[in-house]
Amino acid sequence: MNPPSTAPAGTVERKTFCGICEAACGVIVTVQGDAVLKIRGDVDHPNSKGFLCPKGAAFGAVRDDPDRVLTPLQRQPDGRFVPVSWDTALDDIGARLRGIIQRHGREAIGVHLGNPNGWNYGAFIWLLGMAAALKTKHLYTASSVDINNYWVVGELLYGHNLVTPFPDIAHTQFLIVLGANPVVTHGSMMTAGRVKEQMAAITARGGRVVVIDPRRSETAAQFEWQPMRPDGDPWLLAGMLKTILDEGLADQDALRRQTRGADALPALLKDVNGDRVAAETGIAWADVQALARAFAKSPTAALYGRCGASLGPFSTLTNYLINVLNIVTGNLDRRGGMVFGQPMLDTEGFTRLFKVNGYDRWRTRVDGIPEVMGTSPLATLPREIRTPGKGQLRALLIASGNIATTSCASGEVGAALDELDLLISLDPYLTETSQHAHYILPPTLWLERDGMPIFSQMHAGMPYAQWTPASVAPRGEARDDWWIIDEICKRIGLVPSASKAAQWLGKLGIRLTPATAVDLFLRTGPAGDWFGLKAGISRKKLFQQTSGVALSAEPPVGVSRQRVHFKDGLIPLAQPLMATEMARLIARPSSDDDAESKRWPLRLISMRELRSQNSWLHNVPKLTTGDRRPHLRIHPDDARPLELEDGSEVSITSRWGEITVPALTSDEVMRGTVALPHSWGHRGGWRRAVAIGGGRYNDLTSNDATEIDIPSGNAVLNGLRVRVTRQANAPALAKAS
Ligand SMILES: Nc1nc2c(c(=O)[nH]1)N[C@H]1C(S)=C(S)[C@@H](COP(=O)(O)OP(=O)(O)OC[C@H]3O[C@@H](n4cnc5c(=O)[nH]c(N)nc54)[C@H](O)[C@@H]3O)O[C@H]1N2
Ligand SMILES: Nc1nc2c(c(=O)[nH]1)N[C@H]1C(S)=C(S)[C@@H](COP(=O)(O)OP(=O)(O)OC[C@H]3O[C@@H](n4cnc5c(=O)[nH]c(N)nc54)[C@H](O)[C@@H]3O)O[C@H]1N2
Ligand code: SF4
Ligand SMILES: [Mo]
Repeated sequence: MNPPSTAPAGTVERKTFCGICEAACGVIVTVQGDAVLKIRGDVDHPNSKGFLCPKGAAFGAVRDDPDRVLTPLQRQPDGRFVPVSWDTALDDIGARLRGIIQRHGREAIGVHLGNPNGWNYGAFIWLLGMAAALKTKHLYTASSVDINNYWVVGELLYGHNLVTPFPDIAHTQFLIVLGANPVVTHGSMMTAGRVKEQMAAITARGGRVVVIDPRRSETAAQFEWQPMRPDGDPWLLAGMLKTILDEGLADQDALRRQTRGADALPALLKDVNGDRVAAETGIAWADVQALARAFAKSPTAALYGRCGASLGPFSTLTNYLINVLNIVTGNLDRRGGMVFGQPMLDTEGFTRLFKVNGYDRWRTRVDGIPEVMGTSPLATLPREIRTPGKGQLRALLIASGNIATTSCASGEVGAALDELDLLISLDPYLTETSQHAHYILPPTLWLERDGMPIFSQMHAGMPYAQWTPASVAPRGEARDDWWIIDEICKRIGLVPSASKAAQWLGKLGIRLTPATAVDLFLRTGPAGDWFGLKAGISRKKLFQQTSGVALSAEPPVGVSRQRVHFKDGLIPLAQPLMATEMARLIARPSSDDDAESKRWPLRLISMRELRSQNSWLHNVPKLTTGDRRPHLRIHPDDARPLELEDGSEVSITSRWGEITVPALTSDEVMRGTVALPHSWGHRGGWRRAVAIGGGRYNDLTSNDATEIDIPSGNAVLNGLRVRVTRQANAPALAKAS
């Protein structure tokens, strides 16, 4: 129960969930008129149980940000933006898009979905629908700088991209965290409420949590830290798997029940040996073996990997090996192991119905990269804009994406955007990305629209359903993203949907809203009320239980045959593509003895911070006190020869770029590794964020087709080879506050 409300007279309290990150914490919003007075955690929320982090609590300041874009903005020839009416903006966008379609066809129009769409179901579905109706291959998503490798492995092993098992941390005895920092990030591809407490409970009940990370992250500091060199992941996992197979520790019964092709695994690992594993990981072979044995022998165990494991050069192979290790040890689909989700909406059925899911059904025009769920990777975007020919990208609609900062090769992305015939950005800010747009269109924020956790529901440790009305009215002329997309589509004669029925209805002048479409799907799905025939849920019912409702006490187990989408219900462990990747890994020069490592002696990895969300929330005063410039963490032994002190300005140089940032010496990073918060270095009209300044991480990263994860097209943002030098005239420390 929530404590009694102390809300002042004349105020109301409304419940919803925080739409900033995957934790999707339940919140109570105190509202007076159209003002948000306070946001606090909702104890009655089934998953988050009252938890709230500083970002969620401070979100009222984003809504009221004086720099927030509140009317449509049109860019003038001199680069200034002027307010225009919705009709002016939408009509002109419609006319220009129609012209582009006439000249170049619908495939010349592209759509990009940035990260915040994960909590914006209307935008999410309407954007995918728009791309499907355009029949364009220019559908880009933040997943290609994040988790495309997960989607590929889902398709290969389970027959559907969206099948991505997650750790049952509420019950496990042994959790290995490979390249994730949930104490700061609150979990990704796992929605585990109060994650820090749930992890502490593992050790409290006599279990183990081992964090494998080049940096003693906030998570590693609280549990067992096993330092590992960046990009050591596939080597570590291959070494562990080899140990388990060689020593007869595999769970043969689980392999028989759940899989086929397990006999191909020894051949996959034939060239993996202890010396190479130790060299690539920096972990003694005996320790790798000991970890493998402990993992295999634990009564329950879960191996969970995230950005540290998914932003390296072999991320699909890494993610495949993570899954195989969980499967081979009998931990898949087991209480306390890796479990399948129980979403409120049948997201797998939904995507299947519209043929969204899939892999390598076509390749990208310029680079020949396999599609993943019908999307092209951001790595190829600048070349798709710049390379002439049929299918060249001429117009792009970006919804909640700040790709001139968050994409690989960010500088090149920004420059390429200027070459488009039309760029439309749906964003509450004039960012370094939206400043390139012809139009910036102002969206409502999560407090101002109805909400359903479209993404988080898939990996909820406590399966639950929630759908809440808007907590407050929109500011200014902000409109729901889906409405903006719909209005643009109307003007080019499109119904933003992959559904034939919706297209047919559209011809009769009937257009569904995302709320109606999703409610229909919800009500006729596994948790639905079948219009009164069953005791299930509907949008209307959920609107009355705004804290959300638990769908069951824990995620299901013993369901792998039903959850695997192949006809025989078995997981095909033998994957020729992964054998190719393994051969490529083995053939790579060892990290120590290639000439490049002399030129680039350090490896750069990304950091996330508690008071930041990727490239945004950097304009909120409360979240940006102190010196918030991104500081490079460097080990004292690496700093000494450079004569660095805390605050010294350093240049970080990679093969692709150079940035300047202040340095901080710290033994939290391993020798040879340096760490930098990503997605700072702002431009545009968010004044505080711009004033903070700082170097932009992704100006150092590459989008070359050879510098990405080959099977998934996922960008490589961690483990970057760099050189660090001291700046001659280092300016004094500037305070951002
Ligand atoms: N506060 C906050 N929360 C967030 C975000 C945020 O920006 N701020 N972003 C959200 C988003 S979009 C996501 S995807 C999630 C990400 O959630 P996480 O994956 O938990 O976040 P990261 O901080 O990127 O964690 C990656 C860890 O991997 C380590 N690492 C780097 N390179 C390697 C390597 O080669 N191998 C291994 N084993 N480890 C390595 C890093 O030191 C870091 O500790 O967080 C979400 N939540
Ligand atoms: N070097 C490096 N780069 C990285 C990463 C890394 O670890 N290291 N992580 C990568 C990962 S995991 C991700 S997910 C990406 C994220 O990168 P992006 O997909 O670019 O997402 P964000 O930076 O979270 O937010 C993008 C924009 O959304 C806007 N926005 C917020 N709410 C709304 C809304 O309701 N509607 C609309 N229309 N706009 C909104 C914000 O103002 C912001 O400008 O970055 C990637 N980039
Ligand atoms: S930002 Fe994430 S962890 Fe913080 S309150 Fe919002 S949903 Fe919860
Ligand atoms: Mo992400």
